[in-house]
Amino acid sequence: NILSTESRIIKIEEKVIEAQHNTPLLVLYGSDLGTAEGLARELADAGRVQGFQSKVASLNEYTAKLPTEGIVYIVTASYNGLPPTNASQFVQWLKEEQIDLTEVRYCIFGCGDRNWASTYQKVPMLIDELMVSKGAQRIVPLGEGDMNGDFETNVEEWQYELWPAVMRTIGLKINAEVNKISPALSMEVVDH
Ligand code: FMN
Repeated sequence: NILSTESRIIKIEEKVIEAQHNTPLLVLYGSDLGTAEGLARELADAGRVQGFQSKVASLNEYTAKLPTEGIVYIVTASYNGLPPTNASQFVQWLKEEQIDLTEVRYCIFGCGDRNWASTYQKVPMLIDELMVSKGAQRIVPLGEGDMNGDFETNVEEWQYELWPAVMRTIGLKINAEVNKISPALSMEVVDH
């Protein structure tokens, strides 16, 4: 009985090690009032639960510096069709002709509002289009949050698609067990 308990503990440890793969996840935001930045931080936290080494920064901080290792998430707002202040340099850079992003793997979520009907999601759509035109690999289609609709549901539904696709891209399965962290792990050692 002691032996079987030990082997079960070893199994659990293996699972934790496998879950902690430490793939870099860089979450970049374009945000004036904090919505996109807040979501960026939530996604980084969710990434840590999935075993990533997450980091959060503004888009401008990574102008001409997009990493070719790991995964990049982008979360950005639009202001009258223009980028938030901390994303404007990045967008300007992305429009340059000679950029090669073939090694970059990314996903993008736009924080928008349908009240701005003619420029709804303009900046995330532009970034997405430019990234693809420079050869970057888009993992899931652009996610769209509408502040005039059910923003939280938009975010949640995008994540259902996001995580399994991202984990597949790096060759791992989504860890539903680790998703629930300690309660699920401690439940495993209970004898039946
Ligand atoms: N959303 C859009 O989709 N397109 C726009 O052109 C647009 N323009 C906006 C202009 C103003 C002055 C304001 C206040 C909001 C606008 N929005 C637009 C909505 C914001 O992008 C949305 O509320 C976003 O969540 C704000 O993100 P932030 O808090 O990270 O800055």
